[in-house]
Amino acid sequence: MIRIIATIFIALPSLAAAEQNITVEKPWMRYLLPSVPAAGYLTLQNNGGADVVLTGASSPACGMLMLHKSQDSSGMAMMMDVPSVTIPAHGSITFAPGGYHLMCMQPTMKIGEIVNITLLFQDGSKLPAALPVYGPQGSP
Ligand SMILES: [Cu+2]
Repeated sequence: MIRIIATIFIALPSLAAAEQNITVEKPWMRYLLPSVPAAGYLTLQNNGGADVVLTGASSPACGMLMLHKSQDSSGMAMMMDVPSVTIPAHGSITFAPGGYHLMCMQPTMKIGEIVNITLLFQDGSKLPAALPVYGPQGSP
């Protein structure tokens, strides 16, 4: 068992870590009130030749930071947890109002601040991102 783990550990550096191929564009956070979850938005560009799977995110400014997707279902705005989001090779995924977003439970932030988050990928790699905090209207 120990030998198997060691083999996997040695094999990892030969693979390009997901975070090396991802660039973050247009990051921002929509903040309303401390009692209301804030939402993080950004575009993830995959510059690599392999799909990259985002599996989660965390931030010291959020009790929990969850992957969510908004959907309009027969006139009712609904939101659901998504276990992962795949960023296609040489493609991008946009988190934007009405679609994918990072749901920041128990936000501790102020408009005008920068919130640091960490994006977590399926291969275990992590990518930091800095999201400026805007109010309900979004970017000025
Ligand atoms: Cu949500």
